[in-house]
Amino acid sequence: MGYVKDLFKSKADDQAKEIKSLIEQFGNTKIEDVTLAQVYQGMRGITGLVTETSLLDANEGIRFRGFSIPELRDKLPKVSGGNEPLPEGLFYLMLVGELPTHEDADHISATWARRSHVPNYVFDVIEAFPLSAHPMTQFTAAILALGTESKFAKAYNDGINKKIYWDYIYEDTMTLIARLPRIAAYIYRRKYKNGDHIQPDGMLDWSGNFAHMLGYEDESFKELMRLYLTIHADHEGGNVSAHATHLVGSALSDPYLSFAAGMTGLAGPLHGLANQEVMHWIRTMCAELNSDAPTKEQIGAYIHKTLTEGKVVPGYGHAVLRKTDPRFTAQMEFGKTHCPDDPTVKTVWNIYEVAPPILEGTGKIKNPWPNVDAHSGSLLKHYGLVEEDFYTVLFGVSRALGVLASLCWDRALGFPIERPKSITTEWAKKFVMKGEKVG
Ligand code: CMX
Repeated sequence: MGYVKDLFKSKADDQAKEIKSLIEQFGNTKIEDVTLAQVYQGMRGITGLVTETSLLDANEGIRFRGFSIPELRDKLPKVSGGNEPLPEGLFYLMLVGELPTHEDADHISATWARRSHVPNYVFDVIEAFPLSAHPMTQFTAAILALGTESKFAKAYNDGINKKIYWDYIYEDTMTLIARLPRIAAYIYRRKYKNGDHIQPDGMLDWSGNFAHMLGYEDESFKELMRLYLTIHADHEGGNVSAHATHLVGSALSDPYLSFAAGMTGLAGPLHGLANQEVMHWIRTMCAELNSDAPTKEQIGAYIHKTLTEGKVVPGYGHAVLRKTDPRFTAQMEFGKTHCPDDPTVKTVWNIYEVAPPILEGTGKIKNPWPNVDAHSGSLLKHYGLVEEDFYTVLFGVSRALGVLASLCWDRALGFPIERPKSITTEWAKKFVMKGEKVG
């Protein structure tokens, strides 16, 4: 076993003991009551999952193993001469719960580089799609195709002891993450660059190599990728992509099947596809106004128009957050350093000044502040990555880090199949009227 795997296993064994004792002592402790409104309205606020890798505070934003995004930008290892954190380091942190050294991050980098070879049949599956197929559809299909290699599925078929499920889940996780940048870059170059593919450079870090395979050699774009792939990695367990991966994994579907489920959820416009929607919304606004730099008054009027038409303002609002998303702020800081005069980036900042009071004024939107997706596309566009349909694939490559680290924890802790109770409206009516449960 590699030392990271050993360390993970020993941490998970300790955690499993603690959980056992917690349940033995406090298993019957009630942590909250659930209202009928919560049951009907997307289970908002119901605590029903354990996700060890990160925790979301409505006001402060995400913390990965206790570290905020600004802390991670400061404390995680960087490439020599770089300023942005290596996602390899964040993965290590989420997996073992300790800040990595440079050597630890390099070890993960080297492991992923060694495992990054993608079998040809995966490319054949991608090639079978018409070019018009959405990149997220191609991405998900390629992940499913890669699943033919699942060590967990094979071992399960061979009949392994449940105590060692985690070992095969870990191996699949490392291989899957290692291969995602190559698959994503292949889809990008095939769809937008006439199939002119770029071979990987095994000397680069995971993000640097991804940027290289996409066709970007600019060091500041590589820095953007490191930041991007770090901040999108995890957002505790209840969001659609994390929950879907966890749920499907709980049926002992292998990590490829589980992650593909997460990605089909990420592809929804209210979740990860919002990064594409933001840029589409800005582009349409600029086209309608015939201006690359709409004024704040024009932006305000366009937001009102969007709301009147019964549409959402993409990039704003959140099911849990109630303040500006620190992932938005991190990207804003990056923009101030690298591209403060970019017209689209400036428009994003103007929207940030104008949108919150208007959204708050509706009286129904619980969080009028921007989320991660409000900013990401403008930075990508600045470097020439203008193909909006591809943006959610970038999000997906990053999200693999959190949801697959969590899947390793799920199996190491022996979490059972997930099966919450559902009710019918008839049940609800009888319960509230007579206080009686039916069926
Ligand atoms: N623009 C317009 N209306 C919005 C809105 C927005 N940005 N955000 C919320 N609302 C509306 C909801 O549609 C809902 O309307 P109805 O009562 O008519 O159904 C009402 O305000 C209350 O919603 P909420 O409780 O504030 O928000 P939810 O928890 O239901 O939804 C989210 C959260 C993110 C889906 C929603 O804010 C939204 O649709 N935002 C725009 C899409 C977006 O940016 N998604 C990305 C989120 C981050 C991510 O997952 O990547």
